[in-house]
Amino acid sequence: MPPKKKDSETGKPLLIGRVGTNLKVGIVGLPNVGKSTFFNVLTASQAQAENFPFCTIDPNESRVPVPDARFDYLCDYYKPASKVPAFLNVVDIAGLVKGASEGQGLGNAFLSHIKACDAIFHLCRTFEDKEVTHVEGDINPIRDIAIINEELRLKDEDYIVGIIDKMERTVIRGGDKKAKPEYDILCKIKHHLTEEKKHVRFSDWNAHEIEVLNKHLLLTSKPMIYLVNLSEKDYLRKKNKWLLKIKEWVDTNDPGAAVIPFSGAFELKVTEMKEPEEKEKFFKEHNIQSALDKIIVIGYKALQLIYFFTVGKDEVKAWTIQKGTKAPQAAGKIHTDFEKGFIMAEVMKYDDFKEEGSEAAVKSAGKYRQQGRNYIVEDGDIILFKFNAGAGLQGKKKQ
Ligand SMILES: Nc1nc2c(ncn2[C@@H]2O[C@H](COP(=O)(O)OP(=O)(O)O)[C@@H](O)[C@H]2O)c(=O)[nH]1
Ligand SMILES: [Mg+2]
Repeated sequence: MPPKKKDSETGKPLLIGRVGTNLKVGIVGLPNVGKSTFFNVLTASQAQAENFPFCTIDPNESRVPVPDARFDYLCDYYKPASKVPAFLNVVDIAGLVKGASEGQGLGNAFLSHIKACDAIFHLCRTFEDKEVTHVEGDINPIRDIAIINEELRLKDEDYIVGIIDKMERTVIRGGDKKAKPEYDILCKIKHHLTEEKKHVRFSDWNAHEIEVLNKHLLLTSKPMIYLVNLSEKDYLRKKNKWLLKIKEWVDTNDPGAAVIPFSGAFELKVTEMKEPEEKEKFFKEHNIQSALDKIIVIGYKALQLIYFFTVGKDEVKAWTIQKGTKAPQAAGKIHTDFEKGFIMAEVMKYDDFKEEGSEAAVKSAGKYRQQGRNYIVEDGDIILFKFNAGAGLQGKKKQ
């Protein structure tokens, strides 16, 4: 049987990883490459720029609003009392060093931190600075990226070997037939990691294999986004001798993964400018933009999350859902009653709304659609749910 690419019941693409909408991206890299600086500017700049009540979950984790021109337009239009954008959860993880998988540096402590994340910002350093020591002695981001990726692979190898060893007792010696299929799949995953020396995400796993993978949340199954930390000077002139090499390395070794150049020093400088006009002037003068918005948006997309909008004078809000979510379950994000008593979703496409200029105009243009239970919600849909608030329905409003 060919591997299934979709769950036949929900129609959702099968994904390796946790299911949910409260997913996180972890910042991973060697020490002193600028991870904490990046984390801090990300947290500070968005909180400041958007004036949203962002929330620091703990000193190493924060919720960053996802920038979206559509959301801004809707807020401008409705002038709501409350504005709630989508958020990306970002975690600053302590630096890994060579040998971390065998306990060097902070060693195994990093494992649980990365394991709890759903995607990785892999940050590497190209900036030279004698004051800031490099653990490997000199600047070489290709070597650094390879070190990190190898540590993650070794850690997964170690983990999977441990699991297989434990199962061997019951499955091979104990003759536990029920657990044999899972054991076989684990052996296949082990082969992929140890013989082919590849990260887990670089293979086409079938539905059964993905089910097993999702029990274990391996580090190398998490999508990676490569962030290249440049000096301010290089960022301004959009040039650095490593950039092309990094892009080539990623295209060969992690095909399809995004590579985003940025500069911690530049972003820090911009964050420290208090006046928006001062920032704009600086951007114009140098014909450059901050890279943070792009990084947040791409990070959010890597989690396979999308959002729909609810709009009105009280509130404009982005509701995060997984790709492939149907209308009743999307409604259930707002209120359990909306899902239980679901009647229909009245949907406007954002583009239609913008083009026609108002809800009434969208309606008269025949572009206001009533959708039923099988409708799969699309990113940026503006939705009004109709539901039956009949007796016996007791729901809890979700925030
Ligand atoms: N020159 C320069 N120094 C930086 C840059 N980003 C961070 N640093 C400095 O490098 C040191 C380590 O940065 P940090 O963000 O703590 O790195 P982490 O260990 O990866 O979290 C600090 O002294 C920072 O001020 C940068 O873009 N350029
Ligand atoms: Mg740090």
